[in-house]
Amino acid sequence: AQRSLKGEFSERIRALEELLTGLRVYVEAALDFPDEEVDFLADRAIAERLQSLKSDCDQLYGTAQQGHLLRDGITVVISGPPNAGKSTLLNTLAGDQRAIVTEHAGTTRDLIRETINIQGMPVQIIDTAGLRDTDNPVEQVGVELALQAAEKADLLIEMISAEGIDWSKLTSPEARGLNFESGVMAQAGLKGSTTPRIRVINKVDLYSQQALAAERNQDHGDSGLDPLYLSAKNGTGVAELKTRIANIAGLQPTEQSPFIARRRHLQAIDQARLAIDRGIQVLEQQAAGELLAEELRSAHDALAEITGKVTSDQLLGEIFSSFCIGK
Ligand SMILES: Nc1nc2c(ncn2[C@@H]2O[C@H](COP(=O)(O)OP(=O)(O)OP(=O)(O)O)[C@@H](O)[C@H]2O)c(=O)[nH]1
Ligand SMILES: [Mg+2]
Repeated sequence: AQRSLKGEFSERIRALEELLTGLRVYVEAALDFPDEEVDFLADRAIAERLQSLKSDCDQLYGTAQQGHLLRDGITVVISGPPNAGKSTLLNTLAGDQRAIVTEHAGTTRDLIRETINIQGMPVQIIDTAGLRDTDNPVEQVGVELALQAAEKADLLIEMISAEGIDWSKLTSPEARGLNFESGVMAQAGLKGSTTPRIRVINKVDLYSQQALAAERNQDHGDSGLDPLYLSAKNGTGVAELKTRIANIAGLQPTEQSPFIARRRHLQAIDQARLAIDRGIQVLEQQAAGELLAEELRSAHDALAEITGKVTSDQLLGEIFSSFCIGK
């Protein structure tokens, strides 16, 4: 069963807030009452508490991220020239005849969406029009939609067809990469985008087993090519494609069911852990207590966005009471 925000997740956030409050009380007090002679910046206890806070925060982030993936999933866009087999792949993944497939280049014009399940994660697959320059106004609109979808994707499948490529002429990794980098995709600026991508060479069923084996053994150097050999038609490579999608998304097989976290919660935890990280830096490198206090405050504010609490007043109260008790 999946645990809700009300349960263990908010419990863990609260625990983090408590640790953070304790630390802030200590740091703020040391800054406000210098005559207490607490040389707190040299105090190893602070560094240790910071480290343990950081690792708690990292752990929570990891768990929440898994929950976010399982709840909201990712969007994968299939991009490539016409006739590469994009619609065939969508149909194979969907296990259904969702998109029209013909031997004519330029068949698909609309975006065709289908959500599939990969290791428990919902993955929206979008099939798009083949990218090419065209005079046909309907196809032009299709290409425009395809490019917009690709820009918004979490992950791109860049597909080309093995058909008509003379691999024996392409001996260097660079030359082989050109198969992907030439054409409309490069012109459209997708080449420069940082969206993660899986490069797929489709229709490998047209090759003999030997040719395919030789092809797989090619050294792709550090070209980042490492293409996936696929037959959208007969299913070869589809399992590996799903595994790669799950890996790139960052999905981790776990026994535990993760928390169901919303995107904004995930962002808040991320902000908190980055602030704590910076706090550790300013303490270690500059021994700057004021800056540390500031970072702890932003970490606290970030967590407060999840719990919805106003924390500054609370904190002041705690500082006051802990000093009264201490005297
Ligand atoms: N042999 C073989 N043929 C394939 C494979 N995948 C697709 N085809 C064929 O290639 C042709 C084009 O396939 P589509 O899936 O329509 O290609 P597309 O990329 O969607 O094309 P557009 O919509 O025009 O951009 C069809 O005749 C398919 O049957 C494959 O893995 N092997
Ligand atoms: Mg198509």
